[in-house]
Amino acid sequence: MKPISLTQFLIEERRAGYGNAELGQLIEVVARACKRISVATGKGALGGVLGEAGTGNIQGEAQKKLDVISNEILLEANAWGGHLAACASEEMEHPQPIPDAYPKGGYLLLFDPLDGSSNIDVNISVGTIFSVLKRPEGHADGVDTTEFLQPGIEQVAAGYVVYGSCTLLVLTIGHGTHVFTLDREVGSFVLTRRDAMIPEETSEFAVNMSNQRFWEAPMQRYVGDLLIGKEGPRGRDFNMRWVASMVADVHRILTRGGFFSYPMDSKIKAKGQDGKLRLMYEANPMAFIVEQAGGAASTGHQRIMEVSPAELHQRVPVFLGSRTEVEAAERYHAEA
Ligand code: P6P
Repeated sequence: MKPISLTQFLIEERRAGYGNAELGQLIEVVARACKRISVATGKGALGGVLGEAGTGNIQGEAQKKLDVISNEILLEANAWGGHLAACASEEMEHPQPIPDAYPKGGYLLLFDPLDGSSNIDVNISVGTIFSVLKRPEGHADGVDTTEFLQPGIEQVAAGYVVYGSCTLLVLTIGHGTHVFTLDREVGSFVLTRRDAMIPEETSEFAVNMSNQRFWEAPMQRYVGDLLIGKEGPRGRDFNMRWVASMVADVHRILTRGGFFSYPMDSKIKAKGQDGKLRLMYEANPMAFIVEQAGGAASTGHQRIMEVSPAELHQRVPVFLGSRTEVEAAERYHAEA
């Protein structure tokens, strides 16, 4: 079968009534920037890009050199095209408006430029996560942070690029979830899986078990029953995976099913936070991708994409993946 490029896919989606030229341009610019990030991460020690940058971000985390490099690549790539008004990033306290030298477009782009960056120095897959919102009508000239504070159901596109043994772009524009593989010889993303679907059932869960003693009671009970296995209420044994790189864990789930959780715990509560993962540029885009692939994404109490954001960098508990397992986890929380 003739390979279908990302460009052709987006044009054919437009012909079918999904997306538009400006959104398509935005997605292609982000994909092209991620090709550059893939090259930078692929150089490792040879590129002098490993280790700490010597700076910190709004999250109070020490930045890796590649966090800063990836953020700059995405900002520079999106500055001149006229397709968006501003970018918001995990690495920046405030959104960065498009420079006045260039026209502003109708979209807002949010991203975690390099998620899982603690894994870079040990050569475990990391990734870029992005989310696209429409700029609200009636906005002022200058871009205001409140324009970004829209629930996940308002996303018009979301995706991630996982920099693993191969570089994959996973994308939804609200009409299924699709996987593109980077053809390094040609330099383009090629459609390799249309309409990915997450199996409804799974026997594989992903959670950082070292936090178990800090979890709330419903999570303790839910995971406790998974660990009892077939002798317990679940009636079957479960397997566990934890890469500590959300993009890698979610991609495994998109590919073969599974359940992922980063729940609330007493350590997180002690910091005055509402979760570990960020709503706007981690949980929401992953939730859109997973739901479009037939999965579910919940805070344990409500659909992630229905959370009304109050702050740009707010955090939420995350339960996502195979639908029946997310529903099982929600039942344990509902019974609490
Ligand atoms: P922990 C990476 O820092 C990240 O934001 C996600 O990619 C990942 O799922 C999680 O944090 C890992 O957290 O506490 O296991 O290191």
